[in-house]
Amino acid sequence: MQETKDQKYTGSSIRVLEGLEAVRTRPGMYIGSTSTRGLNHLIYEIVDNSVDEHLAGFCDTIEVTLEKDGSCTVADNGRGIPVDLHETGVSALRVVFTTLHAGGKFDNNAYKTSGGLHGVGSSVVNALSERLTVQVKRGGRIYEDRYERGVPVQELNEGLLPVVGRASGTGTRINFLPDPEIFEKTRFREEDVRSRLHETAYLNPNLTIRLTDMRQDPPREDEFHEPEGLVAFLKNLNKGKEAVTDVIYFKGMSDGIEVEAALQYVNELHEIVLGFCNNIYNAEGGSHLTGFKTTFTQVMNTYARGIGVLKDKDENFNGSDIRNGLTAVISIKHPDPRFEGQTKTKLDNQDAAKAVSQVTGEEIVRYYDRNLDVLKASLGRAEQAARIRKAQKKVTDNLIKPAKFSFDSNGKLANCTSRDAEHCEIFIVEGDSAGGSAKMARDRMYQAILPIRGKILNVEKASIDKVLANAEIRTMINAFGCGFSEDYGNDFDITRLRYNKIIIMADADVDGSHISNLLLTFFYRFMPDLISEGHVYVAMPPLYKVVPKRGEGEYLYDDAALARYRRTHKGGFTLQRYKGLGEMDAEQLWETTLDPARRRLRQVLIEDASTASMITELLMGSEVPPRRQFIHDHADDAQLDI
Ligand code: 0RA
Repeated sequence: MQETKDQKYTGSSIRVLEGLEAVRTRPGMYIGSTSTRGLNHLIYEIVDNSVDEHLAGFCDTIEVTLEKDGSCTVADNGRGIPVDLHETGVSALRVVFTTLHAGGKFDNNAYKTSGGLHGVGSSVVNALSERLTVQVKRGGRIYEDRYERGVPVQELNEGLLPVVGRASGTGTRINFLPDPEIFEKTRFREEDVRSRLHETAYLNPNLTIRLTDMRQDPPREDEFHEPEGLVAFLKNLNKGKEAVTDVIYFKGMSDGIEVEAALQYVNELHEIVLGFCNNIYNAEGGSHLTGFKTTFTQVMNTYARGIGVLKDKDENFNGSDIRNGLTAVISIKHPDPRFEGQTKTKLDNQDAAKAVSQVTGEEIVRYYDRNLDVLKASLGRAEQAARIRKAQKKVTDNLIKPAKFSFDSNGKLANCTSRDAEHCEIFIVEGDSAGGSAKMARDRMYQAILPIRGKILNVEKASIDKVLANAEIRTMINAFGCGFSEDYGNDFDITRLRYNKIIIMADADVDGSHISNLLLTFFYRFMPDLISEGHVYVAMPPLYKVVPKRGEGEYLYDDAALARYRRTHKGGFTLQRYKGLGEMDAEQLWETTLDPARRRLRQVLIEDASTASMITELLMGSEVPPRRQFIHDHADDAQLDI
C-alpha cells in the first residue's frame, strides 16, 4: 500500500492532492459545515450527480443505503461514469474523483448537464471520506477504484481500472465512509436524508429513489416516486390545512429558461413561497421569486379591479395581502445560474426574474380566465388581509413609538447595563424559577434575561392583532428594539437591534422544544433577518453532572458524552441527571449555560424547504461547542464564533 501511495506523487497528481487537501483543511467551504448537516450533505452531493444523469435522460432509479458500518452507498442505473483513458493518462473516473471542480463554495448549485464530465462534488466527498469505493458497470464489465481520504489506493494498469466482475446493464455505485477526523458526528440522520430524497423525487417526477436504513432492525425501506411532481409536493406542504382553492399548476419556457409552478390558497394567515433552481432549493429565494411575486401581484390587482373587488377609489392590494394564505413552489431550470447571499443560495440571474414573470403572467391569466370561482376565493384572501392590515395600522403605530424608547413593557425584563449591542445578549428563559436563577447568575453588564411563562402564542394560528396584543411578544419586540417585518405593517431595522445574540433557553423536554418552536416561528415570520443574519441561538444546558470518587466533577451535554465518560471512568462515579433548568441553582446555571466560555449554543439557520421540517431543522441548527474545546478542535475554522 505504501507503494501505491508513493506512486501517486508524480506529475499532475500533485496538483490533485493539493486541491483535495484544501477541501480537508476548509471542509465548511465545500459542504457548509462539519456538523450532521454537512455530513448528510455528502450524500446529497453524490445523489445530485445521479440526478444529473437522470436529467440527461439515462437513469430512472437511484438507491441510497445507510450501511450498518456507518458508510453510505449510492447506486444508479445511468450510463456509468466513463472509465476510459483521460488525456492526463489515467482513467477518466479517477480524474472525476481526484480533481476539484469549479472554485468550491457549494458546487452543487451549478447546473451540471452541459455534456462535460459531470460528477462535481464527487471529489469533495472523496476527500472527506476515510474510504471510498466506486464501481462502474459498462460494456458487460464491472470496474472498480478505491481511495482513502481522497488518495487513490487502487493500482492502475496502464492508467486503467481493474475489472472486478461481469454484469449486464450499466450504472454507478459509490460507497463511502465519512472521515471522523473531519466530522463532529458521523451518524447520518435518516429523517433528514429521507425528507431531502423525497423532495428530490417531487422535483423529478420520472425518477424513483429508494432509501434503505440497514442500521435499523429490521432495516427500514422507503421508496419515493412522485409522478405528480410539483403538484404532489405542494399538496404535501398543505397537508392538514383547509384548502381555499384548487391547486393551480403551470409550466412554460421563456428565453431558454424552463419555469414550472404550483400554487394553492389555504385557510392560513401567512404565505409559503419556495424557490428551486435546477432542482436545488434556494433558501434565500432570489430573482425567480421576485419575478413571480411582482407579476402575481400585478395580475391579481388587475383582476380585482376587473371584477369590482377593488373600486376606483381603493388603493391596490400589496404583495403580502395578495399572498395571504398562498402556498407556492416555483421551480426553474437555468443553464447558467449565479448565486449570492449569506449562504450562496439566493438566485441572482435577472433573466430568471423576466422568464418567471412572463410565464406566470400568461399562465395565471389563462387559468383564472377559466376559473372565476377560484379567482374570487383567491381575492377573498387578499381582501381579508388588507382589512386586517388596515385595522391594525393603528395598533402598530401605537406600538412603534414605545418600541424605540421603552425596553420593558410588563416589568419582567431584567435588562443589561451596557448599550453596546455588539456585546449584549438576551436570554429568553422558560419558566419563572429558571428565570429567577438566571437573573441572579447572569453577567448583568452584558446579559439581559426575559422570563417567559407557559406557552407563547402560536403566530401561525393567530391573527396579527392577537399576535401584537400578546404581552410576551410585545416585550420581545420592545426589548429587541428593531421593530418587525414590513409584511406585518412595521418597518424592521436590524441596525437598531440591542443584542447581538438572542438566546432561547428552554428545557430539553417536549414542552421546552415546543416553546423553542413557537419562538422560532415568531422570529421566522416577524423578524426573519434576525435568523438569517445569525443572531438567534438555542442554549443547550447539560443533561448530566458526573462526580468521580476522586477528582473534579464535570457536566455532560449529551448521551454520547456520557457513554464516553463511562468508558474512561471505570472507578465509579455519581451521576445526576438534570430534568430541567429549574433544578439548577444560580451558580450551576452560570457554569453550564450562561458563561460564554463554557456554555454550548446552537446557532439557528434558515435553510430548509418545507415549513414543518424547517422548524424541526431549525432546532437542529449548527452546533457551537464550549469555547476551549472549540478552539482546540477547530483552530482554523473561522466560520463559527463563540
Ligand atoms: C459523463 C458522461 C457519462 C456519464 C456520466 C458522466 C455519469 C456520471 C455520474 C455520476 C454519478 N452517476 C453518474 N452516471 C453517469 C456518459 C458517457 C458515455 O457513456 O458516453
